[in-house]
Amino acid sequence: MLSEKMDVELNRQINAEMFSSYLYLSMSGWLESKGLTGFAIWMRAQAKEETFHAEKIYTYVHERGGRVILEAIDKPESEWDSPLHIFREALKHEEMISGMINDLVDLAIKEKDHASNNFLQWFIAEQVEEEANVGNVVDRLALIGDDSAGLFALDMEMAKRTFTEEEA
Ligand code: OFO
Repeated sequence: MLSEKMDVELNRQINAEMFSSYLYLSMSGWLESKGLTGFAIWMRAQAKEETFHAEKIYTYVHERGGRVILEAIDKPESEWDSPLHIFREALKHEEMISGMINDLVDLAIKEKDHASNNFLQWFIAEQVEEEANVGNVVDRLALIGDDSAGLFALDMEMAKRTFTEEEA
């Protein structure tokens, strides 16, 4: 059985993951409106992945006899200056999420909740991957600068991203 504190904090994380999904969908919409279809596809896949993260925690809370209470999702930003600005913001956001996951692990250790600690290790590994993936796009966009041919080539590559739960 989850402690009350762990239940509350996992509910908070569900909300954070749903906000991440909303934020990335908003970013996808901005990219789509600029004709950057490949970047928009990539960000939309990212939004789906975040919903999957929220559902993973939702399932776990119930498995452990907890209670999911959904709260309102904050309104995400809708305007950015450039694709580079978007991906820098996405990286900052992922770093913040990593901090939240680390805090959850700290709580699990403090409470000697080995099951939650074990469950959360999946997210620890996932955050390493997510920060690396977004960071890589930031680096490439910074290198591309104002070169529209380079941006177009990267846009084509980004379009190849898909998301399935099996690959997550
Ligand atoms: Fe982008 O990460 Fe969820 O957890």
